[in-house]
Parts: sequence; structure tokens; C-alpha cells
Amino acid sequence: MKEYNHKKIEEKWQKKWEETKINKIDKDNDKKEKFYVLDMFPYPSGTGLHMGHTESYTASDVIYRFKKLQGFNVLHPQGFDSFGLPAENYAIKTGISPQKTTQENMQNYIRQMKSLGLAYDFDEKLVTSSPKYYKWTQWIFGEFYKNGLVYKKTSKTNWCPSCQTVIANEQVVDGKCERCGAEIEQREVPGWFFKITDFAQELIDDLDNVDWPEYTKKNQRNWIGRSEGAIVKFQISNSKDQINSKSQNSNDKKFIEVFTTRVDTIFGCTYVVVAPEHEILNGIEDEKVKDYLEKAKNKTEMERMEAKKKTGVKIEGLKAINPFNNEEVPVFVADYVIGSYGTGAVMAVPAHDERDWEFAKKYNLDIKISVLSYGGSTGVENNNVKEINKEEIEKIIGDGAFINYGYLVNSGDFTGMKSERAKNEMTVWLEENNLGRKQINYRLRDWSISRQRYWGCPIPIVYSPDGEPHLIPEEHLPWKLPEDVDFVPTGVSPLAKSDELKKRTEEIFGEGWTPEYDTMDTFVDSSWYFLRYPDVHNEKEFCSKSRLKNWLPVDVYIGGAEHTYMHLLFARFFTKALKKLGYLEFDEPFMKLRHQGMVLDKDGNKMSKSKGNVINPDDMVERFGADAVRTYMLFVAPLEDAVMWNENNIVGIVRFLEKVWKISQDKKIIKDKKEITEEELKALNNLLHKTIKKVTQDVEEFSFNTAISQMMIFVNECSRYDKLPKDAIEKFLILLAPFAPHITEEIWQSLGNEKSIFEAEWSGYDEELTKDDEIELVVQVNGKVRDKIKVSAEISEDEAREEALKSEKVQKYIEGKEIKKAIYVKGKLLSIVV
Ligand code: ANZ
Repeated sequence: MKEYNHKKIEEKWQKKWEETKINKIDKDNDKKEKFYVLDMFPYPSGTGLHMGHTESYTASDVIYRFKKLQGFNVLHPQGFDSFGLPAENYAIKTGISPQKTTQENMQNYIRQMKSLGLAYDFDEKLVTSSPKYYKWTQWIFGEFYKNGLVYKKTSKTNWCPSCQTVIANEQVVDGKCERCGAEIEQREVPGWFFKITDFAQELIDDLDNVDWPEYTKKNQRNWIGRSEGAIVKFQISNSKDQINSKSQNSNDKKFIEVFTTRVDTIFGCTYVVVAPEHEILNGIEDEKVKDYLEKAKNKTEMERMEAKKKTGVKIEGLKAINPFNNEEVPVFVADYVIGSYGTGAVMAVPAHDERDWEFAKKYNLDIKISVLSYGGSTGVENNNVKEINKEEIEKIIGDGAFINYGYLVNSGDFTGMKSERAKNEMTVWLEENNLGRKQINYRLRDWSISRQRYWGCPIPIVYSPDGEPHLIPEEHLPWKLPEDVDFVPTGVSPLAKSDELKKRTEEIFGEGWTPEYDTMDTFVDSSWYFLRYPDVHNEKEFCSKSRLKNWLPVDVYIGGAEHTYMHLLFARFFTKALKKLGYLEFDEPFMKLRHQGMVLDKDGNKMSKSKGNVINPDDMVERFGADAVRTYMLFVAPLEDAVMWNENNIVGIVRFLEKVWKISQDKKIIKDKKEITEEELKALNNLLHKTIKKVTQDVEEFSFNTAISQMMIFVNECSRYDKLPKDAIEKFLILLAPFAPHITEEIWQSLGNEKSIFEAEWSGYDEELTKDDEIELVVQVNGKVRDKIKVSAEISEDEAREEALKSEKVQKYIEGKEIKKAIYVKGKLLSIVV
């Protein structure tokens, strides 16, 4: 008997598959049905692949092989998201250029992926830092620019003092830089923005049309944050000249506009608050206010929103008039109101809003109730509420804000109305009186893409001597990243230090012209890469029309849930924008999305360098073999759950593979089925067809662990036979091949097959053969046989009971009585005691 030597077998087949180019596909073949399965491509870091990649890439590899065996033309590409900070930071430390380290790291990743038996065609890989690719990133920027989807503005942005660059809102976690953990500062920086907010509603609506995990959809919807409300104009009274507000009306009335989602509470408004950024404060002389504005400057929006203690200052001499009751209320500036959301001003209703409540308590401001709950002791069950129960009010005031909907009280003509209706009617009233309007707001902001970094895609913009930006014409693309730069960060983009770039710009555009020095956020690179894979070598288009049609959208996308707010949203935005511009014919990039869970150590801890518990896929492949590593990753837990990597348990999978091996070596493989008894054959076929059915359905549903369990059952059963029919073994090997490609290929060929197992056809099953034989179940009641019923041999106790109770003969004896006990002898007897 030959030993199972995973190392030899795996090396042999990896070499062979590469020689025969088995994973090459014809991207123009439109005869076969297409299937596009995509991984989130890795950033090629110095540490190589981690176990999380191993899991999700194995999952997509299984899908690829499964679909291919089913006869689809399958695109399963891989590439590198190779621009980014780590390579640049490494360059700063060592002086070695990002170009060089990135190249080396990519080679290492490719080696590792091959050693895992991942079937990518690396001739068709994509590298975002290659000019071949980023030419098209720049071209898309240009299309967006020409169509008003890119603009430049100076704005308060998140500045990471350690990375020395602007970072996106999505990259700020708890007020800290997601990458390096430094406290984020706020800085006024000029930069380029993508108009993702133009698509806010579509980005919410179209989530209904994709098969994504519900929680991912929900999180993305919340992130976009649609809220329906109204804008209300509060007229400013006794305004001093120092107050600089917009003139809204010809008769020179001045207003503060507030955004509210609860206009029904407006009779409870006791003050108005403006954000420190509000234009009404421009040029204000009040020292107290100026001091406050100075302090607010350095806080991030996140800090301001989450602050436990609300702070603010009253603006003396300024009053706002509530349009519904003409009451004058004071105006405050407070940083819990955010300048960039809504109108940057709110009507404060402390009785019904928690933040306003805290603020009013702190500064001893009026609290007026205008909505009470339905029914109960409040006496507001009907529409005639005039009296308010004082005790109830005290109770509510004592507890904090009452934030629910209810009936309006103390609200003039609207008293007694339900909140929902009042919202509508009050908004209509505002519109009729030109004092406000309906308004829908989104939390989502435009995407700031400028980075003061080197290792990114250059923004294809040059400035004329008067400082005006101009798009670089397509003929000059790719607009190459210069190589003569100093990496040390100074807060100015390293590109500003390149003589070559300066010279190049002047040579092409004229004296005094300067290039844009910022590069793009690397999330721009990954927002469209899935469109490039079908046509990576195309130099004329980002992807040819016919290949786009042939391959997109992506059928299955696998990757981490941490990408919900950035990558997955940005890729959807790009798809919608490119569709709007006429380059695509579909709305959503990823029809089906699945996340993999985290890979933890055996005690459930996150793997980290500092804890020293990081597991290297190379070591695991070396010790246990790629087939075992792959199968184990998908066996220990459902794909979306965390995997606890336990070496003691991988041995179980190694044993399973050894058993498969042993069967092929020890057993007599027979071609003539007459060599085993009819009964044996029937039992084996029954289990085989059940197994085919289950594995087929489970893989389709990403339930890999249960598919593997079923294959284990089959193998255990086979071990009990001395002789096994060849076609049964072959059918089984095809099921296992997507998980353990090497060992199955080896056995397949040892059975005399000349072509690769991956050129075979996925095993079909016969529904009839999956059915279990029927047996006669004896049903006793109080020890006497009352009926014999035909049931499946595999029937469970519950099912047996259910069947028995359907029998009239049995019913006769138990009617009206309580079943005290039932004993079930599998496949034979059910004894009921009443
Ligand atoms: C009065 C009111 C009364 C409010 C009440 C709520 C409850 P979402 O759902 O997030 O859109 N708001 C408006 N603009 C704001 C800003 N720039 N910064 C901070 N808060 C702001 O929240 C809308 C509500 O948040 C608005 O409705 C407003 O407070 C506040 F019983 O207006 B509300």
C-alpha cells in the first residue's frame, strides 16, 4: 500500500495544473453559462497571507471548482490592492521603495496561494499600483469630473497627525485613526470629493434587490441614515448688526432654519441651538462665544456627538420666534449640534429629546411638554385633551425626556392630534405660510478622496498659473507616479518634492503650471476593480463592452463584514455612477455577498503579533497539507462564524483524508457490480445519492461544514465494505474534489482516469435512490398490538409518533386519554402507554 504523502502529492499536482493551464478560461465564450465568483483582493503586506484570507479564499475556490464541475464558465480571479500606507511607512523606515517591497510581497502571496491549491490564473491578475491599472482609475476620475461627480472644496477634515494625512470619516474609530490609533484632529484642508450623496436614496433602495446578509444591509442603510422631517424657519428678533444671517425674504426678515424630525413637538420648543460652524456666528464679537468656538474647533464630530456632558453658550441679544405660537426663545451655540448635518441648527425640545433634556437641565432652561402617551392615566385617550394630568407631567419630567409619539397637548389648534398626523398637518401649514418645508436628510457625506501621501494613484489634475484646476487629457494617462521623491512625511504630499513631476507638468502644459500633489484614497482603487478582471490587459477601455456584458455583475462575492461602510458602499456608488454615465448596464455590482468569520486562536483570542499567537498558513500547509488545511477551515464552523484554530482538531480532518486514501488503496475497486450483493449495493447507492444530494445543496448554500460531515458519513460507511464499485468511488471523489483537490486528483488518476478530475462532470443524484426503504412499524397501546403501519426506515421518534397517531385503529384506544409514555425501538416498534 502506498502511503499518503500530502507533500509529494500536492507539489506534483500544483506543478501539473500549472503546466496544463487547467485554470485558464476563455473569457469570450458566451456559449456556456457564466459564473463570476470573487474574493476581496488582499493588500500585499510584508507578513504574507493570514488565516482569514485562507478561509475566505478556500470558500471561493470551492465555489469555483463546484461551478466549473457543474459546467459553468467560471471567472475566479485574484489580484492585489497594492497601493497604501503600510508600504509607504515601510519605505520611510527603511528607504526601500514601495515599488520594490510591493513586488516582493506579491510574489510571496502568489507562492502562498499556489501552495494552498487556490486555482487562480495569475497571468490574469490585477495590480492596482500598476500604471496599466491606475490609468483607468484616473480615467474614471476624469469621467466623474466631467460630469460633476467630483468637486474640490476646503473643509474641515479629519487629520491624522501621525500618518500626516487626511482620512475619511469611515476611517475614524472612536476619534482615533483606524490604522495607527492616533487622536484625530480637525483641520481645514482643500481636497477633492466624490459626490456619493447624489446616490443616497438609490443606495438604500437597491439593497432590496441583492442577496446580502440582512445585518450588512441594515448597517449600510443606517450608515446612509435617511431621516424624514421638516425645515422650520425661526425668525430672528431684535437682531443686532453683528449677527450675520441670510436674508430670506425681500422684506428683509432674518431667519434661522432648523431641521427637525419631530415638528409635532414644536409647541414644546424652549430654545434654539446653532452649531459652532453656523454662519450666524460669523464676525460675532461676544468674547464668551468666541472662546467657546475656539474650544469646539479641535473636537471631532464623533467626540461632539458622543460627549456625555453637553456644553454651550447663550448668544446674548438674540431671540428666535417660534412660527407656531410666536413665542420668543433664546438662542444658544452648542457643539452637540453638528454644522454639516441638516441646517446646522435645531429647535430644542427638552421635554421630548434626550440631548436637549440634558442641556436644559444643566443650564436651567424651561421644559415644556407638548406630547403625551396614548391612554393610561394621562387622560389623553381622545381628541379632546385640554386638561393635562399634573402628576403625569411630573412623572415624565422627573424621569427624563419622553421621546415617544403620542397625542399633542398644549399645542394650540393641534392639541389632541396624534403625533403622526400632526407632523403632516404642521408641515403643510409651514409650506402654506412659507415658514418651512418637508425635508429628507441623509447622514452620508460626500467622500473625501485626497490624501497627502505618496503611494497612491495620482489625481489627474494640473493647475494653471492662476490656480485653476484642469483635468489632464486622456492622451497623457497614465499620469505616472514620480519616483524621485523623499518619503519622510511633512504634512505636504511627497509628490511636491519631485522635480521630475514638476518638469513633466511644465513641459506638457506650459510654464507656471503645477501638478496636483495629492494622491487618491486607496478605496478608490478597489471601488471598480471587479469591472477590470474580465479584461485586465485591455489598453483601450477599462473593460470591453462585450466582456462586461459577458461577466458582470459578480455572482458571488466573499469577504469580511468590516467592509460594510467603505468598500462595499463605495463599489456600489461607482457602479451606479458609471451606469448613470452610460458605461454599465446594471445597478448593483455584487448580487450575492457572504462574509467569513474571524479566525481566532484555540482559546478564542484574536490573533495578533503582540500576543504571539499568529498562525502562519505556510507552517500549517507544511505540517498538515493544503487539503487538510482547506477542509478543516470549512469544517470547524459555518463560514460566517468564527473559526477557532485548534491543531488538535485538524488531526481529525487529516484522519478523514487518510481514510479516503486507504479506501482507494485497501479496498478492491470493482467494475462489475455483481461482485457485491444486491443488498450491499442498494445500501451503498442509497447513501451515495443522499450524499450527492446533500453536498450539492449545501455547497450551493455555503453550508460547507455540513457538506463535509455528510462526506465523512459516507467514507465511514465505505470502510465497512471489502469491495467498492468504481463509479461510486468516483462520484464521491468529485464531491470532495472542490475541498481537497490534490488527494482527489491523485486517487482519480490512480483509478485509471486520464483527464483531470476537474474536467469531469459534477455527480448527479437520483431522487428515487435517496429514499429510504419502508418498514412495518408495530404500534402497541398498553402492550397490545393495535396496528402495523408502513413508514420510512429512517423515521425519527417524533415522526413515528405522529404517523401512529394518524392511524384510526390506534386512535380508537387512546381517544380522550393522556399519553403517559411512548417507547420507540427504531425501525421496529412504538409502544404507547395511556
Ligand atoms: C426637535 C426635536 C424634538 C428633535 C424631539 C428630536 C426629538 P436624525 O434622526 O438623526 O435625522 N438635529 C437636527 N440637526 C442636527 C444637527 N445638525 N446636529 C445635531 N442634532 C441635530 O435626527 C434629527 C433630529 O436631530 C432633529 O429633530 C433635531 O432634533 C436633531 F422631541 O428637532 B429634533
